[in-house]
Amino acid sequence: MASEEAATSCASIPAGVGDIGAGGKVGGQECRGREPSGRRNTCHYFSRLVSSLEAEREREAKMSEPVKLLGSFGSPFTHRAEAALRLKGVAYEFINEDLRNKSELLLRHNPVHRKVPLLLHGDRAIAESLVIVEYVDEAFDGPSLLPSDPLARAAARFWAHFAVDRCSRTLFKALWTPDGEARRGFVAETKENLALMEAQLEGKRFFGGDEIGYLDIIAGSGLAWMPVLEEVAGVERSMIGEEEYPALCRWREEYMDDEAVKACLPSRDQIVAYYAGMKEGLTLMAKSMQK
Ligand SMILES: N[C@@H](CCC(=O)N[C@@H](CS)C(=O)NCC(=O)O)C(=O)O
Repeated sequence: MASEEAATSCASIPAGVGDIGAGGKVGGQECRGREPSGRRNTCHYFSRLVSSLEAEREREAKMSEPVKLLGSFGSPFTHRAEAALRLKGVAYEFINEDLRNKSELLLRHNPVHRKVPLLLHGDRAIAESLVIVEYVDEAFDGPSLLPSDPLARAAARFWAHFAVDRCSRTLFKALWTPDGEARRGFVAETKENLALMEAQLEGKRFFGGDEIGYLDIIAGSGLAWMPVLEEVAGVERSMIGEEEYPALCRWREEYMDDEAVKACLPSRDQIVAYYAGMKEGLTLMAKSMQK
């Protein structure tokens, strides 16, 4: 009874414990933010504690709900989602989508983009690889993928967007545009972008520090199979040479050598098979991106 009273009767606790703002009502009693003694009352403290415990319980219950990943083997976007799940230690079922004959499940849950990857967690659907990686990081226990410091988080997101919007787009055009002046421009731009990414690795094993994190997954998905894509595209001189980008090349090897990453990385032969059949389409797509 005594503890029940303490929880409902606005008993006081020393200032500085909890973050108590304006007054409110708990257990039918009026509560004020501060008592005349200068000691803060506990109303908000307890209601906050109760809500955060409830939220944590809810999060734990959700965490154990089944996870399904709709993806396509060979897709770098799918790799991002899968690598995040594996690095966090989340058990999931992989459903390989036939992208020429998309499933009803994919179309129903990703009506906007109709693309993979798509994550199904209980009755929730999450689309877009960057969004999925962040969701997985927040919804499940396990090593954090994004740094906890706000500035470092912002930097990781900044470079992830750079990798996606600038690096990947230009690299795509450099890979699939036939030789000529236009292609030389894309190659030069790709190299500038790679130099900027190389600088981000200075003094670090991974972009995230000592461990693989958010930016490693986002950048790794494209750069990991870049040499194989160059092979399929018939590029004579690799754009990502070891002499020019020693840190990026070393990082790529270490990224691909990680057990969790390795488990969801397609083999060279699978990448070749996936892209070789699409070469013509990719060339047309690169052409349309130049307009
Ligand atoms: N921005 C999306 C891109 C996803 C994407 O392009 N997925 C491709 C597979 S690699 C896809 O589903 N293509 C099917 C289509 O375009 O119809 C992401 O980051 O998840």
